[in-house]
Amino acid sequence: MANTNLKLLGAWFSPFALRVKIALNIKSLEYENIEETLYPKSQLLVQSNPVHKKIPVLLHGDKPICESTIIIEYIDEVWNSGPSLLPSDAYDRAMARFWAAYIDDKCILAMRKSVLVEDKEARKAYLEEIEDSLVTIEGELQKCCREGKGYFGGEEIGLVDITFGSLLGFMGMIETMNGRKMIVEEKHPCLVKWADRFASDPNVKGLIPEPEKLALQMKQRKAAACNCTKKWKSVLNDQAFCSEIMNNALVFTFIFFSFRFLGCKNNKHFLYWLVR
Ligand SMILES: N[C@@H](CCC(=O)N[C@@H](CS)C(=O)NCC(=O)O)C(=O)O
Repeated sequence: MANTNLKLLGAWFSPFALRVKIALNIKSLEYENIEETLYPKSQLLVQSNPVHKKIPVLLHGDKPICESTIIIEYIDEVWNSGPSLLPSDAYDRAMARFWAAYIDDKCILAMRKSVLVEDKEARKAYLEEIEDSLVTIEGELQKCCREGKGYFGGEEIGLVDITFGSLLGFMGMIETMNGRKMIVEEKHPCLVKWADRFASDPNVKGLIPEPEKLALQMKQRKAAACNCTKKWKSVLNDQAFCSEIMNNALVFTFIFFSFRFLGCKNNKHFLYWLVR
């Protein structure tokens, strides 16, 4: 492994962090893995990704790079010897970016919604959306198979494989949660074979989290979010507390306007009286 000054802010459950780990492995790059809990977010994460405050962030020396697919492209450009993650041909590169964006925009969005929504009918609609996108992805993979390629990227794992393959754990979690297989031989023969090949690649093996472990973690996160909402609801349902706040607000407004009426010309005088 090449000795580099690389640190990855990620988390075991994050498919986006997994993308970066796979890309670093393919390039045989050594890195320090910094496990983020996200709740709360570390100071280092907030400083390194002040816009989105999300993982993954790759720190190259003291330079942070954010957004998983952008990080993959950065890795490919900086360490350009060894296996390429993006095609050398400009058109093929554009196509790879197109499919990576499709996976992020269509697939992940529907997957996220299917996990978060409580309504059964709405969830069913999102599961169907996922299945539609899987059929589209299968169609693209079949073109590669017909050309004798094992991966979207050709003979080796590339950007599209990493982008989609990072979702296999999450997909398994959705299957576990709904008791319904999503990637199936009858509809997605190429994807089934591709998924086995991808997961057993030495650069990927052991990195895809267990669906059951992800499902448990998701349950805990939902329960924590639910408890937080319940706490706020109980605060707002506490009539004594709310009426006390309302009374204080009324008293404050009354004093403020009385002062203005009695000749306190600006807010500074009022504030002075208040803190005196
Ligand atoms: N588009 C981003 C998505 C990253 C993302 O959603 N990360 C999640 C963890 S899996 C996160 O940091 N969530 C924290 C938050 O939303 O506040 C990428 O590709 O890197």
